[in-house]
Amino acid sequence: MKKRRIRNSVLALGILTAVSTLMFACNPKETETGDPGLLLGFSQIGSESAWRIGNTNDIEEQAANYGINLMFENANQKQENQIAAIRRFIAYKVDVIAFSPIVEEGWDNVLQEAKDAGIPVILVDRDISSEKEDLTACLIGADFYSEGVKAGEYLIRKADSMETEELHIVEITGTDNSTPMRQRQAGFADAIKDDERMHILESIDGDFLKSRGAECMRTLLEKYGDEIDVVYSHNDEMTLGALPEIEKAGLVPGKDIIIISIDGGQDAIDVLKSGKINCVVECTPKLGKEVMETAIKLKNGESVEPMIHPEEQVFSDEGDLSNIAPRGY
Ligand code: GZL
Repeated sequence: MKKRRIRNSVLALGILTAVSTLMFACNPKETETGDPGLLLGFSQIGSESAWRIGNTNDIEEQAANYGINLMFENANQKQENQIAAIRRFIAYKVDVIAFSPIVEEGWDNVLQEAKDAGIPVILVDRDISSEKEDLTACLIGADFYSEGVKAGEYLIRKADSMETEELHIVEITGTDNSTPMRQRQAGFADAIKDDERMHILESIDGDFLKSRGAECMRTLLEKYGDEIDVVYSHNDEMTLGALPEIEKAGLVPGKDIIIISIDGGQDAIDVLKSGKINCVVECTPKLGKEVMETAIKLKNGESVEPMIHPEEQVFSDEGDLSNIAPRGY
């Protein structure tokens, strides 16, 4: 019997009763085979980027592969929606909760409620910042600091190949106070800090959004014009928003301005191959397999690794780009 994916939009608790009744009625736990499945509540940040959509698709596909009953909620970029979703998962007595926290702060109360309810919590993709210990079981997601370092190390190699005296850098950052924003910024800054050629002119918050990436690039071009030698963008979406603004200013991205991006979605890889992006640091959204295997271990009371980082690579104009496999996001 095909496992039904239970997609649950954001509902008031009062409506939950009706929905819960409905879900219990079709809850795959009571399937014809009688196999008690695992019920996983997942709160996703939103749909802000190709990366996020790819992550959602992978979570749903892997839940189906593992026969896990998925209660999925899209928070539409709002922390309060994630907190409400987690409270609904607690009320529904799911076996495991997983979520990708949009920002690092503000989770103590709801995660304490999950802990008090005896429901283990998996952090997916992003981390939280808390004084409290043991509010979550583990983090499954990229090493964002390393991604920033890889971006910085690429730029140093690029400067060497150009034999340039100095490079003026503008940085378009992801969502303020999010783990990827904080760590990609820190890793990049640390990688270039001893290289006197490197000068960061300004960092500006693009919120991981394509539209904001375009706005940020317009602002930076109006302020610095052709003084800009490098754009370091925390995700492909913002990069793809910025490129047309560079061209409108009469500059050639990838040649007049070095473009460094993170995520590695198909659109950015295609632009990398065209020469308008110089470097794409991979950040895989395909975390679903690890999430499902970890959820099963937690339900069975087994111990889990506190941190699971996927392997990630760098695609750039230094190498052969012809054999990059289809990205799938
Ligand atoms: C990174 C993820 C970031 C992506 C963006 O793991 O949290 O959020 O880099 C996405 O594309 O919006």
